[in-house]
Amino acid sequence: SSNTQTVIQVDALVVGAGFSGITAIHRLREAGLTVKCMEASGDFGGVWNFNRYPGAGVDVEVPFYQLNIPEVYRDWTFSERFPGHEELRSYVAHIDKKLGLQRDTIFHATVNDASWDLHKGRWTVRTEQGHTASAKYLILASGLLHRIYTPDFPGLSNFSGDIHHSAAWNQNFSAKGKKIGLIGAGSTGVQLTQSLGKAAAELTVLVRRPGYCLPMKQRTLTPQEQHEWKRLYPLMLKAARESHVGFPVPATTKAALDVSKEEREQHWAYTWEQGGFSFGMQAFKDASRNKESNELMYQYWRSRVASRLTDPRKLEVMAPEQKPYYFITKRLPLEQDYYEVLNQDNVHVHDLSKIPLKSFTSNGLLMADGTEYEFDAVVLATGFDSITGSLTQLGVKDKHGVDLKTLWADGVKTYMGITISGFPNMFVVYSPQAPTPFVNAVTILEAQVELAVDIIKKMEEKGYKSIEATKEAESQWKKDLYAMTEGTLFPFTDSWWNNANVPGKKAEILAYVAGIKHYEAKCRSLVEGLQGFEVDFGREDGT
Ligand code: NA7
Repeated sequence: SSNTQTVIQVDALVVGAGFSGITAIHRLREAGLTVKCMEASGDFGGVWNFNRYPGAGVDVEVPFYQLNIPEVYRDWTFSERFPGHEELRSYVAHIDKKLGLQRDTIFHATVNDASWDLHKGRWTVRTEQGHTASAKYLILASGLLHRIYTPDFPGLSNFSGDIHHSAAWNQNFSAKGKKIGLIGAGSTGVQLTQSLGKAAAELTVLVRRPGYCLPMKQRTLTPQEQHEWKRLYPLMLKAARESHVGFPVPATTKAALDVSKEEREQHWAYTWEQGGFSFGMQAFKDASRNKESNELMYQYWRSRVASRLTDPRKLEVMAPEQKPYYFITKRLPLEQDYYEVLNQDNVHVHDLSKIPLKSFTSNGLLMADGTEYEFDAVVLATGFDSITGSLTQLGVKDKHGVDLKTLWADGVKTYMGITISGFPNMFVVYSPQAPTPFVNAVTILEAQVELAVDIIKKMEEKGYKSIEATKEAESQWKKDLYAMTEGTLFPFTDSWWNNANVPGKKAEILAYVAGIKHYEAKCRSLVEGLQGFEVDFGREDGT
């Protein structure tokens, strides 16, 4: 085929066509570079292209979950405060139409090899389908939550019913009249419980650790109100970018232990009513550092849940008196009627922390105490081989030919999250070792794309051949990252935020917990003088 003959020649090659890849295409074009994007699937949208299970939607509210590109947001309106997956795909199609992304995107192009040609000073990138591209710059935008994680459950293949992972949903599957087992209580498990609980004859939710859900306070939005707000979008999105987690909320300057019980409860009630992540984002300043403050916050949360989840046995699983992990240290799912659905007679809750799963059987699940559940279908909301999983499967080699997968086997190493020593002219966006896991995705990916493009612009202006992070800069970055979490409660909790959700993966701190504003300011100051980089100036005399 022609795939195998033509070498695609561009300034910059982008891997992945989700929000990060789309933003990279746009900003690189603006900088005057030629660009092509390779996408493994057949469409734009990344996670929204894959996550089509009933009830899938984003937990970030309008207008903050959209690209800060005026020609894109000018004539787009969302119908709800927290858009669902169908609408998000329409939004992505709208972006494509406005920016003409298709002309620079190659679908069904699964990158499985990339290597640096020292002489040419270029990357050669190959795909499973036979494409070859040559590019001066390589931008990896393969996403944090891309590779599906199915735990190695004993006897999984013995089950005679259907097994569905949330991120590979069979659109023909109907829950109506079925007995369903659902494993997982993260953001996905919560959304699936809400939808399946209403459709299934019986739903059994198997929970290892409950999510500490916050009230979403979903509502419909009119085009009129969005139109009014659009004048303020430049200010709002700028404020988001200058915030801690990507939303302009007032910082709480007080410690929970320094105020009266009344003041605490008033503050909590107020932020609870705002919905979304407000309760978490506006936590008292000692909540993620002081165990007592964290416990007070948890008990308040628990009392709110108890007022809705009235079945005491279910309550003890979903909001136990003794909290299984610290509040805020793991992603807080948003819910709409999760606790009401859990209260329903057709919805059952099984506590895996007390009675673990022994194995799948032909009819269902056998538990450690001998109980067997019979199911028509089992739904896995067990998450992803997240953060590093998508990057280490690309076959990207450093300048000595060593695969990133090998290099990261004993831990992630990056400089600013964006560059990696040994990988000249390669940039990772929406990456580990940045605020990425715990902040608004769009805000951080835009910041990272702009940082990467700024480095590229500097190089193009000066005619530099290549740039590479030094090993020293990399190890300093990791040290700084760890230092930031010192005194916080984050290191005590395992989850996908620290690569601890998949057995066998190296668990470590991967989030820059000082937040977006701090991160971007720090990176800007380093990028300014290309500090921490080795530059090949591309001159014979080596000056
Ligand atoms: P998550 O947040 O990784 O949640 C996975 C869930 O599956 C979580 O409740 C896990 O329990 C559970 N799980 C994982 N492995 C097992 C095994 N072996 N046995 C029982 N239960 C298990 O994935 P999501 O898809 O919900 O969300 C990912 C992100 O997408 C989310 O954070 C948002 O940012 C968007 P655990 O809590 O580990 O005890």
